[in-house]
Amino acid sequence: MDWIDLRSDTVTKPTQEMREAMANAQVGDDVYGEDPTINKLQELAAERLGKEAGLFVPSGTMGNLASILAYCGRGDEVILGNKAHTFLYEAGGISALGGVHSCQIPNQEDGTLLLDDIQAAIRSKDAHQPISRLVCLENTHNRCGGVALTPEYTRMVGELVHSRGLLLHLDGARIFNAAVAQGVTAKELAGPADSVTFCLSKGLSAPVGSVICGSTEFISKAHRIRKQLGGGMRQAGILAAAGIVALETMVERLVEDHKRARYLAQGLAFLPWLVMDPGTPYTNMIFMSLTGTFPLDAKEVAAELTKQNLRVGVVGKRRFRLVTHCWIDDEAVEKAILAFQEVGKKITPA
Ligand code: TLP
Repeated sequence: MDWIDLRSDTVTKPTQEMREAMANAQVGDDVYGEDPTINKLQELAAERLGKEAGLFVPSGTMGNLASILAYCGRGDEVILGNKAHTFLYEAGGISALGGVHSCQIPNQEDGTLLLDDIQAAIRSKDAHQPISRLVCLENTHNRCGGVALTPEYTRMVGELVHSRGLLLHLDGARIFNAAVAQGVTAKELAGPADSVTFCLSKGLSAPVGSVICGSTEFISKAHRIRKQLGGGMRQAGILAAAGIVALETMVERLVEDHKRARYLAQGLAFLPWLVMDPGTPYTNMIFMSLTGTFPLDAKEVAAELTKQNLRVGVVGKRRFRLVTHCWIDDEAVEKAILAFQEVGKKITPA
């Protein structure tokens, strides 16, 4: 069955070019640092992000975890947003595995953390308190609607954080979406951060993997932690080969996903039983809710949509997230709008 899958951009499958590169990849033992394809990907990623070195990891979750553990010891504190992916959706790994304490401050609707809130969250040198080590930002910000943080804002946070002797990590799972949406480079967005994790297996469509980028010293610490976490992957050049194709061919086209997200949102906005979030979509994500009077909840609507081969993300009792990606073409957008219309007609016949 040909699904139209809007649940996430994580559902993307490798392109034909990626499959060919994977089949032909030169490989070696990466735990010995001998996989030429992984080495090439890491260098390319570091160059694109403007950092000294890169480290290939199996997932964005491991990228954020290894980065935070490279900066923070047990009882140290990381300051992050209360809607940060690392806080909400990474299974509490930083505390479960690293004993890292988290201090959550409110994410504003535009994905930012207020500078005053960051300032206030930094602990004084007092034996009662954990030691503040790190601030984390997320760009694009998933739970804030896929909104992109600007280079100026990131620079201001970087300056504040560094002036207080802390470090800045960026969860840039979708940093290339943030870059193309603003017409800036990923390097500009990552510049103020000491480290960044970005994902190859979301909008860039590679099957597996993320890359952490930062200083050579930081990457060598993260490398050791990756080993501790069981993320040393041996002949994983087969995966990195797809990652290289992702970086070389899939970045510029992300604007198409953003354009299609806008068409999709415009089409759905006509349905009186759906309320679009203000500003949605900023990049490739649409967030919207059911009106209070619509008789079905989000799960029930999603079940109706699956009968028409459409999968959507349910992110609350009456709330949806729809994500566009390279496997969603214009025809899929039209079919998705029609499928929603059909549900409306079935439930509230004219
Ligand atoms: N996000 C997934 C789900 O976990 C929610 C999605 O479908 O969007 N940072 C951000 C900002 C992310 O959105 C994600 C994945 C990750 C990190 C983790 O990446 P993976 O899934 O590779 O561990």
